[in-house]
Amino acid sequence: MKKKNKNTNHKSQISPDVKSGSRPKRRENLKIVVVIPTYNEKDNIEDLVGQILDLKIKGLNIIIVDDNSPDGTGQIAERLKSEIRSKKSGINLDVIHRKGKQGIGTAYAAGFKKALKGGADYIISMDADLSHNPKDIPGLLCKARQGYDLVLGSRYVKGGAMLTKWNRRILSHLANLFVRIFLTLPIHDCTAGYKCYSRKFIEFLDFDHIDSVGYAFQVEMVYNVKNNGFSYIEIPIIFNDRNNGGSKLDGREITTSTKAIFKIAYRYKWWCRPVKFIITKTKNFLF
Ligand SMILES: Nc1nc2c(ncn2[C@@H]2O[C@H](COP(=O)(O)OP(=O)(O)OP(=O)(O)O)[C@@H](O)[C@H]2O)c(=O)[nH]1
Ligand SMILES: [Mg+2]
Repeated sequence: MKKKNKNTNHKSQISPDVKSGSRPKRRENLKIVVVIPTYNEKDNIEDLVGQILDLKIKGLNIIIVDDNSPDGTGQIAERLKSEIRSKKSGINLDVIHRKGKQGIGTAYAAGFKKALKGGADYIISMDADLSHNPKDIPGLLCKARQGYDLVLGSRYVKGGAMLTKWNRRILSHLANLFVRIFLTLPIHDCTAGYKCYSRKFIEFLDFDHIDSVGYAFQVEMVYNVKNNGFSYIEIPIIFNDRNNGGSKLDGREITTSTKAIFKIAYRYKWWCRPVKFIITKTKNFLF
């Protein structure tokens, strides 16, 4: 993390606006951008986009980041883009086409950068497989408008749930436990993907210094929010199993993400200092 935090409330969990009870200035024409990474989501993407549009949220736009999905998701996204444009509803759907599968983390980074360039005030991240219910978007936005830099759709706070197969639930619980202990994060759902970020936080990030290519990206974002004194809140969501298509979370992704978590700890955690010291001394001695 190169840039200095512009947030005056460095160590606080709640931004000054939220803490004092005063609301941030209300602006008309706020721009909300929903970023959706896709890889082989042909049976989900149209339904998801339709459900988002049905919410009729003013100022809402969508960016799909597709990694040249072999099942043609990218082409479906292009068709949806033209259909939405022809309706002249004021809603924009943009598609970023990347050459091949490059990981969910870099897909989000690409989408977030584009959203910033386009003037987004709030950026929402969500999966394409309908595990995240679009009906939760107004709830996320409501808290974001109260001044929270991260509103996290959480499966593990009161009222939240994960309605998936038992093995997926165990994996998620283990991953969360590992991250919470290892990175000492007091957040219940560190691996959640359904989030709303403030422009202030996304602008603060230096994407060149985000290490996680894959699923650990979610953890790295939460870590950056907490570690840099940005405000956050968890709100309950119900996470459903995907109905169509297959998961991309395989053994390789789990190994890569675990390594990325170790890398975050190595970079930021005080108890890694002795390890760093030994490695540096050994390197100096050998080379
Ligand atoms: N662009 C892009 N999108 C990806 C990539 N990997 C996963 N995704 C998308 O990221 C979202 C989450 O992936 P999922 O496979 O649903 O992973 P998950 O939700 O953790 O796992 P399940 O609960 O098993 O579905 C989906 O919209 C995927 O299509 C990738 O490498 N590139
Ligand atoms: Mg999923």
